[in-house]
Amino acid sequence: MIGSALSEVLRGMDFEDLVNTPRKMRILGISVAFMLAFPLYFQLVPSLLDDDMLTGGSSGPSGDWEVGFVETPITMQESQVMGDGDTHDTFFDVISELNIGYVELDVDCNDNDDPGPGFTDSAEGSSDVSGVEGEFEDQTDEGPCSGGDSGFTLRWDVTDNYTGANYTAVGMSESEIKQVWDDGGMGRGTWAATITADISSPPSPLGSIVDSDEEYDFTWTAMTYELVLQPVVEVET
Ligand SMILES: [Ca+2]
Ligand SMILES: [Ca+2]
Repeated sequence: MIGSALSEVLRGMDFEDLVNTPRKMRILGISVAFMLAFPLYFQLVPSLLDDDMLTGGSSGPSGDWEVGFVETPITMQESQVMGDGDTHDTFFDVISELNIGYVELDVDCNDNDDPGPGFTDSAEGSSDVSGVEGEFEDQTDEGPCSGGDSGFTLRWDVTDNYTGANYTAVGMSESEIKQVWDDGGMGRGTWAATITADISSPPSPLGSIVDSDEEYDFTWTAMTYELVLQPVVEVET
């Protein structure tokens, strides 16, 4: 291509006329240099863009990054008063355009119906993840209604190993980091669990029931996040 362009220019010209003064020789030399340089430039630059920037492939510029997570929870809360052996089905529909870090169900209860120590009510639950996109395993757990962060919590990572904690990524490209923090579109759908109440009541001399029920709080959370990447700038000291 370069050769044919050059011969195109030279065709019909008297080569002697082109180079018969030092100035003309210099101009010709510069012209030829540009004719060679521009095609090389335009061949080279797109390939650099392709590799490093346009496709964002794994060969992108590597370096150190401060990786942070801006979290936005999607939550659903409900409460249910249950007697001994009663069950409650709870459902959580999750739709999100953002990546989901994890989904959890927190079951809380605080049994203060008994006059003395002991006879604490409790909760047990088992999940049903059959309505959720992705490979999640069902979980079961149980816990006492002793107040505070009692009861139990079921939790699933939707993005593998998600904690939401900031860290420094060393020697990675932006696209490699984004591949790590990606939920793959999983975790959408209907999360479900069945909770069973276990009510414990002290014996009453009068035959009446001292503690017959408990109020259980169910809190579902899907923690969505957006990545914040900042290149680490080395400061020479
Ligand atoms: Ca009790
Ligand atoms: Ca109770």
